[in-house]
Amino acid sequence: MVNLRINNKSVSALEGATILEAAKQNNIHIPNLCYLEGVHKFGSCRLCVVEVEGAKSLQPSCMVTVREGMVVKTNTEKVRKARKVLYELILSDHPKDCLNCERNQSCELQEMGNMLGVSEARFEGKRSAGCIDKSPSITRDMSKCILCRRCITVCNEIQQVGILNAQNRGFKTVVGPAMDLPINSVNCAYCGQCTVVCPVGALKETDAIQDVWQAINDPNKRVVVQVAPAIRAAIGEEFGLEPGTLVTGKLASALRELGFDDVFDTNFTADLTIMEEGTEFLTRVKNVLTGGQAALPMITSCSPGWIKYVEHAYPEELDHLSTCKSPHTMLGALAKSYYADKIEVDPKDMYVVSIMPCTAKKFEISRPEMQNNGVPNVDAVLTTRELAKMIKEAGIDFVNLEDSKFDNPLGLSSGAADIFGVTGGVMEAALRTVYEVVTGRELPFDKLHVTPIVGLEQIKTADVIIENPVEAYKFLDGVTVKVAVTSGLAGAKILLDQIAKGESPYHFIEVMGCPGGCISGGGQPRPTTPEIRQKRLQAIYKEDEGKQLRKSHENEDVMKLYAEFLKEPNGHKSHELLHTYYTQ
Ligand code: HC1
Repeated sequence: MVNLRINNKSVSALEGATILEAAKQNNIHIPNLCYLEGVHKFGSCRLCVVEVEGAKSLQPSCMVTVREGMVVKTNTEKVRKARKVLYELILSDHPKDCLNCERNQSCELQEMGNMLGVSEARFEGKRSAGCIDKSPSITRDMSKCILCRRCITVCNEIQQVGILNAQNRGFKTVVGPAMDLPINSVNCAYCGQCTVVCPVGALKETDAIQDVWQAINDPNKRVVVQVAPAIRAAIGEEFGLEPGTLVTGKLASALRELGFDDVFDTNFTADLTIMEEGTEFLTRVKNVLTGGQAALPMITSCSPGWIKYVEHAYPEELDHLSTCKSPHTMLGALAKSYYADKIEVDPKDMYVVSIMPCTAKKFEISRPEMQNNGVPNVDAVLTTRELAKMIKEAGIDFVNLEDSKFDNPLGLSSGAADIFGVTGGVMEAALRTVYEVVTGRELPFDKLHVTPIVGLEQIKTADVIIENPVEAYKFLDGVTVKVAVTSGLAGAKILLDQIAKGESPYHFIEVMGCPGGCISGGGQPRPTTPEIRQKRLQAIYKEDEGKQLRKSHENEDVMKLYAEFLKEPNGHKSHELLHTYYTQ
């Protein structure tokens, strides 16, 4: 520990901490706009300046490491004046259209102005040009960018995709892809992590709210909605609830109040995905062990940012991807076939909306692979943030809503489906089913949690030994199934490099495009700090453990779907509706 004085108080801080971090560790707040917890510091906004005894000028507290005996003042007249001027300079090149900005009242710049007591814009000068760049997933309004560079940090250091950078110099500096190219023309994965960290309205999801209202208001449309696993552990934050508050029942009620005709759960098709993906995995392993051909490791395919990344960066490895579509597109395909038949509605008159924590899902639904007979499986994707806006717009008192359940036949789910929302969850769900199918016994882990792959580390691995399998899987006797899990594209790169070199020891890999998995998706409530991520993770496991039904193959409505319609996992009908291939 390092001992220092901040604001005349003796405090200690972790070795290597910056002044800003040391202050935070001791509950002293220093204003800042560009700082991102846990990553490389950039020091671009300078709003975190402090006085350090012995230094000739004010110091950016996010860039200076604490030293033994250091004396720091964070709140002197000199500091406050400097911060105000720095803030006013940022404001001089920022539109003041707060009332119609989508970040009104959730804008960090606005909040900072209040905190610093700035009540007028003293400096008005030339404004930088700014452009609007709209892709299926992300909209950039560069007139609002304050050049804090958080998005650059997240894109380059956390995700290591590296499409955002500062272009040009001085007053002409703009953040974006090289040569001012639009993001739909570069290798953006659409993960949307940049939209989560943007402090202002410069980066956001591409809005689908009006399209969804229009569908709800159209008397000729049957409007079906479904909710991703991670939404129930996060949307409460938009209504002032503590991070990690589970609101599954309120969510179902709110969607009904908004006017959706059928309120289904993506978790249902998460269970179905396990049946399809587990079967696919066992088929691939059998092929390889009996002298045939199949690409191993098999890699999960439900995260569209990850799919887009692998298409751009490792196209020669696409055959490692499971052929399963993502659970929400599976649900869309079933709503417009199995369910549409049941209720005698023409699939063309059905409108499927997915509530997702993910911005890349907006792009995913436009892919030709996600259509059947020329009809898209899903018509619109709303992020968690967009759904919260609709609920507020409709005047629904979310916090005090009564709980209700999802509709059948696409609404029942197991705890295995819940954990799809966190890193490691899809793999654990798959292992719960695959191990039991192969051995006839329950997965031998406490509370069914495959502990080595639970948690927020970048790469996690586990070995599962198969002993005494049932007759049909004798070929697996004595085999150690090696699995790996990663979340965030930087971890995916490490595992993909191993595969490309022929050095991957794994049979099965789970990849989620966002760090921590869907709980920290690009469309989730802001902010997503490490602490909030941890709380959402705990909520998801709580939801799982609170259910009687913990394994996908025990979902009776999934079994009914096979009996009535699909017939068997990986069968003809499943391949037609639920699987696809990604090609170079
Ligand atoms: Fe996910 Fe998925 S878990 S991808 O992380 O497979 O977005 O929550 O909906 O489709 O089920 C996201 C979450 C989500 C799909 C499922």
